[in-house]
Amino acid sequence: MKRRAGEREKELKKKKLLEELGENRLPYVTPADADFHQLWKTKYSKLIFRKSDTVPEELHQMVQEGFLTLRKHDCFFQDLVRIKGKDFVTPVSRILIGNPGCTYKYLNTRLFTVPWPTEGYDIKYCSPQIHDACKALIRLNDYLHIEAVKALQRQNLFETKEIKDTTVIDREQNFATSLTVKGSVSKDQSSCCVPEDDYISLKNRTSYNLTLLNYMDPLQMLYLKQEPYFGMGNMAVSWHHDENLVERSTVAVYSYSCEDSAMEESNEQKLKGRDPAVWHVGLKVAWDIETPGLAIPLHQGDFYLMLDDLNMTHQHCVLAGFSPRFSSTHRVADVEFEWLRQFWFQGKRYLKCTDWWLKPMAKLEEFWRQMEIMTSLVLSEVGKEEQIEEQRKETISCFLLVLTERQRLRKEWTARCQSEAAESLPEDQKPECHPFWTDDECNMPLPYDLEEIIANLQNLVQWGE
Ligand code: DGR
Ligand code: NI
Repeated sequence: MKRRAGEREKELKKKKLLEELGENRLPYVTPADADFHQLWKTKYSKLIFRKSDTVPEELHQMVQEGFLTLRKHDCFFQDLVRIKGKDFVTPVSRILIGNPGCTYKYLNTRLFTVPWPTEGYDIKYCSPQIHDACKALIRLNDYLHIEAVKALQRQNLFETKEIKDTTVIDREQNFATSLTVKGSVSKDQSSCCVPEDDYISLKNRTSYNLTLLNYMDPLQMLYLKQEPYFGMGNMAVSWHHDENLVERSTVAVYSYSCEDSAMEESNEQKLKGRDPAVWHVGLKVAWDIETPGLAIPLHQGDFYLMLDDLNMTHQHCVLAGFSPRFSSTHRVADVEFEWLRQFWFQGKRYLKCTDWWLKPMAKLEEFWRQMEIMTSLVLSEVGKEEQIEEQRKETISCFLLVLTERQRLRKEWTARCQSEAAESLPEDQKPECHPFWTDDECNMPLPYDLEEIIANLQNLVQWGE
């Protein structure tokens, strides 16, 4: 697989730092530490945290019931992801829910939304409870959108342009006026003061089109990676930046750990560091070993927001507690390509909830088939010797680029479907390498393996006739 040079450099730097650390660990703080709030205010101010009691009880109930329904219907799946050219099955199980037709690609795996109920779409769900679960999540989505808008306004993070002459002293006052001005803008477009660009960008960066749901029961996991830099303990998700999001968009995460109310904080946290029984989100400043890390405990129904560029400047990880835990991570996913093989790679999991994707996938495959036919027509055309030598060579060179890339991707997908990790999955979750055909299935105009065709074309451009 092709990898950028920068990526390899980062790997080396990481390895070197870990070697230097040896048995030592970098410092990190939790709310139990005296300097926690100071550090948060200065180095992690774009992380917003809200306790569960700020969220309407009715919403908690709907959403938590939704999670349990989806688990009961076996809608969560561990993904077969590819990191640095290696295949892994994730410890966390996931399902993507969102606007009809949206997808989200993370760690080289594109997930397809189970559509939430959307006006103008007639979506069939495999059960009324699954419909209700999707509806609960769009309600949560609306709620988190509003909370994110409020948080951004409060921090004055909605401007597209820097306002240079605003001093720190003005901030609080600014906040008050910005809210009132904003309120009038929506009613009266003629108001001055707040540029319309800002208002649009504020909306764009918080209008979540999907949520990626996570589920993990630590007791079902034989092995979890240890957090390597700070010694934060078991990780459900390693350090990362979220990928393929609209730039500077907010990520909102609702967390539901199924802790029984008897299980209070493990008796007196006299020991240093985070409570291993409790789920946490970990944060660190990217490429900075001076600033201590942060571990924020997440109890049943808490949520947090990663505002603005926090996801770029910082990395985060998910630290496992003892109880099973769901999370709903709301995102503004970016524009996209590469659907067919990604879809079939995930077997038939989507049929668990809805048949929504079958029609668009059939349509897409029809187009893809036409592309295969077009490719064969171009091939027979460049095989003819009617054109001027130079022109012909140029055409073939261009075409070679396309075919080589197609062949590379086909090989990569064939390998992913046959990896050891893939073989380890249960039968009904095995990836399907599709489209795929053998030479004797002669309804296809060209072979699946393009090696020979590519070699022939290479000869033509190198040697002419
Ligand atoms: O609190 C949480 O459950 C956080 C979940 C989380 O950080 N998810 N991140 C991703 O799913 C992810 C991973 C890699 C690239 N893009 C997104
Ligand atoms: Ni993440």
